[in-house]
Amino acid sequence: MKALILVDIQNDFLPGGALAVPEGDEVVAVANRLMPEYELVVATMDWHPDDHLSFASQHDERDVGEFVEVDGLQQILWPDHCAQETPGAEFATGLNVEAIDHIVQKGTDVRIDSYSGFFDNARRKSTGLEEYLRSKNVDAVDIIGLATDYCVKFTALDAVSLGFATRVLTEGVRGVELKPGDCERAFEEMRAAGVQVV
Ligand code: VGL
Ligand code: ZN
Repeated sequence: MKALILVDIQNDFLPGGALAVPEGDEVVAVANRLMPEYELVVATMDWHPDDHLSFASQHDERDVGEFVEVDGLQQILWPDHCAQETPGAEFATGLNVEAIDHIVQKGTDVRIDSYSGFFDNARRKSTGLEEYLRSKNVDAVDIIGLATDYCVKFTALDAVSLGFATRVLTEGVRGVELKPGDCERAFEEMRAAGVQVV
């Protein structure tokens, strides 16, 4: 069975949000159109405690975009975003949430980020997404959402490494592009790992 995975289609990643992805709002209509075509729709949510260590605000004299080390792991610093129970963390306005079968929250541990919907960035803990998909006999996943060069990329790389036939649907993804070319490099990395970029 094939599932559709919606990655982090949340208000803070849309234009006007705390960590706005350019044209991020355009994926909402794509998601709404595609969801009825799948038997199973899973959505991930970036779901941080308000003192999450990926926030520049939690580090003295550090700016957004700088790197820090937390527990031996490099962490890029972001603006405060997707704090649990805030409007910015809610699914994007206009997203047809009724069509979502299962929600996976990630980035809930204050000390470690989780770009992938499957594991934290050190791959120490599972979010439960793999176990859920296997319980539903899913063997293939199509992925859309935000952002191409972070959470979409790492979710797709984990999906393919876990043995799921994995496709990323480019019409339904948009990227942050901190550096120009980040999205194209992300697509290349995904293709090299065996993800079908379509
Ligand atoms: C994301 C940066 C920080 C994403 C989440 O959803 O791509 N990016 N947290
Ligand atoms: Zn985040």
